[in-house]
Amino acid sequence: MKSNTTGIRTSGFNSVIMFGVGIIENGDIMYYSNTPGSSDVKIASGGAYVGGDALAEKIRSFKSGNDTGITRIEVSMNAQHVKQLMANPGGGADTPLFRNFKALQIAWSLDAVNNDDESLYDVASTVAFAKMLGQVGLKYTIAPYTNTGFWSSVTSQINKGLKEPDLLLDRVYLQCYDGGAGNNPASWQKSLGVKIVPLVWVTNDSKPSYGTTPAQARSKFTSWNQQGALAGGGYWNDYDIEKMKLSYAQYGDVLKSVFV
Ligand SMILES: *[C@@H]1O[C@H](CO)[C@@H](O)[C@H](O)[C@H]1NC(C)=O
Ligand SMILES: *[C@@H]1O[C@H](CO)[C@@H](O)[C@H](O)[C@H]1NC(C)=O
Ligand SMILES: CC(=O)N[C@H]1CO[C@H](CO)[C@@H](O)[C@@H]1O
Repeated sequence: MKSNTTGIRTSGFNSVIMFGVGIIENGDIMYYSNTPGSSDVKIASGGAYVGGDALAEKIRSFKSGNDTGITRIEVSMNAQHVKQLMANPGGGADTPLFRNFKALQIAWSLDAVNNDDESLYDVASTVAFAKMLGQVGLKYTIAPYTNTGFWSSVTSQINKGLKEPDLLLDRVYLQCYDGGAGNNPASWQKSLGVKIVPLVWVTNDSKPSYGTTPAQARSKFTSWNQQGALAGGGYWNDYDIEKMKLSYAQYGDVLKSVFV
């Protein structure tokens, strides 16, 4: 609720990813607190959106109005309970999980769900879950930092028989900071067979050594894009942009000029 929506809408970004949600045992969806002063909120339960109008309006506002560049909203989620719920009751249209994602899609004007699995790595349930979300009417994206083998396997299985522009797993955001600091987008592109959107971490006081100024971001994106044409670039995360009093416009301009 604190982010400067106007700054984000008008600085050249075309996609936003809400961090982060998770599923609990019964298929309800939580929006977890990641910043001081906020708390966890249940956002979908019993097939209904329960996260409150103010939050829904703020998120929908990203894509509305004539001053916004944003055409796509995603939620990033962890992998908790995906395996259990895909085993029982499965991914059918009458399950609580399916109906909860449908309600969230409508309430937040959601386009995609981003899988930020960093611990479980179960291929079969990941593929089943992605296909369920496809039936809901959502795209599925990933945000790997390691484990190329797992991600290449789920990418090929989820997209089996599908072609551009109908890919279900249609974007790969590659973490190129922290645990993924050594990642090379061109080699991931080769392994996964799809174009990559590398992410860098903006200037921050959490892990300063991974901080990237707009000038540093420009040089990284330019060099990676020369090694193998990318699908775009992006940043982790807007909380740090505001906390460190950085400029959305400067970070957005980098993307607009490198990825024309
Ligand atoms: C939010 O961003 C807009 C556009 O960049 C800027 O004009 C405005 O001052 C910002 N608001 C706050 C509270 O920082
Ligand atoms: C954009 O929307 C605002 C508010 O609805 C309106 O006042 C303005 O004329 C619109 N601008 C353009 C270029 O359509
Ligand atoms: C407060 C703080 O330590 N910020 C750091 C965040 O990361 C940048 C690197 O881009 C450092 O220069 C800052 O000192």
